[in-house]
Amino acid sequence: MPAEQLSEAAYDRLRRRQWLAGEARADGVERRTLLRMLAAAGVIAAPTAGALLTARPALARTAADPGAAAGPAAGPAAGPVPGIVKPLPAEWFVPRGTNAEMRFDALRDGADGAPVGRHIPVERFFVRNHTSTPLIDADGWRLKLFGSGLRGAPTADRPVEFSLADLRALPAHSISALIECAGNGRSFYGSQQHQTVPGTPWTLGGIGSARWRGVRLADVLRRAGLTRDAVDVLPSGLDPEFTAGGVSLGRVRRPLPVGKALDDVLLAYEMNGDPLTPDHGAPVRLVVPGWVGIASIKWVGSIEVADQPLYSPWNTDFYRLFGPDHPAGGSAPLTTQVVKSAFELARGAVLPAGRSHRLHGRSWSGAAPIRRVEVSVDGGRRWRRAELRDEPRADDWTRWSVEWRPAASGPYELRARAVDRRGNTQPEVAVFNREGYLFDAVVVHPVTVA
Ligand SMILES: Nc1nc2c(c(=O)[nH]1)N[C@H]1C(S)=C(S)[C@@H](COP(=O)(O)O)O[C@H]1N2
Ligand SMILES: [Mo]
Repeated sequence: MPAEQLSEAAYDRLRRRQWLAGEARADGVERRTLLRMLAAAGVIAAPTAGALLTARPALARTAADPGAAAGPAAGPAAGPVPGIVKPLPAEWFVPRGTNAEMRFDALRDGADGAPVGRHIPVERFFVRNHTSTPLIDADGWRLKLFGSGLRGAPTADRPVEFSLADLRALPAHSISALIECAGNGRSFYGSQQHQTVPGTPWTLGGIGSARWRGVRLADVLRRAGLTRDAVDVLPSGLDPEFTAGGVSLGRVRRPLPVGKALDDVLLAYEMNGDPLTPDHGAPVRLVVPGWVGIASIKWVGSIEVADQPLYSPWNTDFYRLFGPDHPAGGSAPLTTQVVKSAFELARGAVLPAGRSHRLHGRSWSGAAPIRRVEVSVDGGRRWRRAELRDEPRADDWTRWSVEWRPAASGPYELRARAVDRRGNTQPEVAVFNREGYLFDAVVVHPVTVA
């Protein structure tokens, strides 16, 4: 783990301990100031310490809550990211504030010595939490639908309800889908383009692919009495309210146009053949194929269906593009993900000299199947076609590899770039936006041959 990450995590843990012990205020540090400090350190988006002080959903305890007695939550406070339940071994993850980034180099090293396949095992899948993982009692859980876009306009206090058993009784569908954070690759705005952006400094591991099983959101909406006037649906999570700058922004929630909701969105209760685990949204989450990860609301508790556009901070202040090259007042809310490529190799890896190496990687696009991948080992002067190891498909990434025999020892810059079937490419430079979303430029991957 890079020293910078370690100290950041340690700092975060220390501040959280002090906060919980009531010492932060005694230090003269107000909660507001703490949040600003954490934000400035690039630790968050998510002030877990603050979130602990806000109201929690009735059915949920949270993994970060030391008062949340026994049960599966007992261990995680000791881990590198207190709000996450599952173990986060350093070989598989880089802790990033309240989140855990998947290490691409670990994909060469799967179970039984074989590399990890197209889908990422649940225990290796990245986690992006605004606050902390809630532990929800699946038997007491109900999905509550309400709003002006449903027949009879049920209100939030008298919603249409579905239990988990109700959902499991509906026709089941399975899909492959990538979940990718809109901020994946964000750190390269800084390291490659010298542009300062706030938020989680992901390299390329804010992504995972899985097989999801559940019911179509369309089926549930129709059964709940969807009307032809419905415009937007607003799924809302049961995790603690998200607090920024000392102000609660409420539950994590982001509206989705009814067109997408009826198209290919799943209410998933299984991931890779097993019931969802707490960190990935148990008992039920949305999976919104091709779109930025924030659309795929975890721990969904309610869905408002409205006959007029809906708004939340997640489609107004966040997850839109602001900056000189974007419309005044910001772009439309982000939807489809961009093209990216990653080597399954550590940054700064040392490769033995005097022999040939097979370089492996993956490329993906939210818009279309990958058409072509090229690799350069000489700083971007010459490019070679990589061999595609998967039949490219719209719903998943494409694995590839290329043989390389370095001519001499020394430092090298590897690059990979992909084109999708709609012609979306990876430019030399990503267009800047204030929050550092959608980094699609070619990433420089340094290695040493020795
Ligand atoms: N309720 C809720 N849903 C959420 C989030 C969250 O913090 N709370 N994070 C979102 C973001 S920003 C991403 S990228 C994905 C991450 O999903 P994962 O943790 O299963 O990888 O979940 C999304 N759904
Ligand atoms: Mo995200």
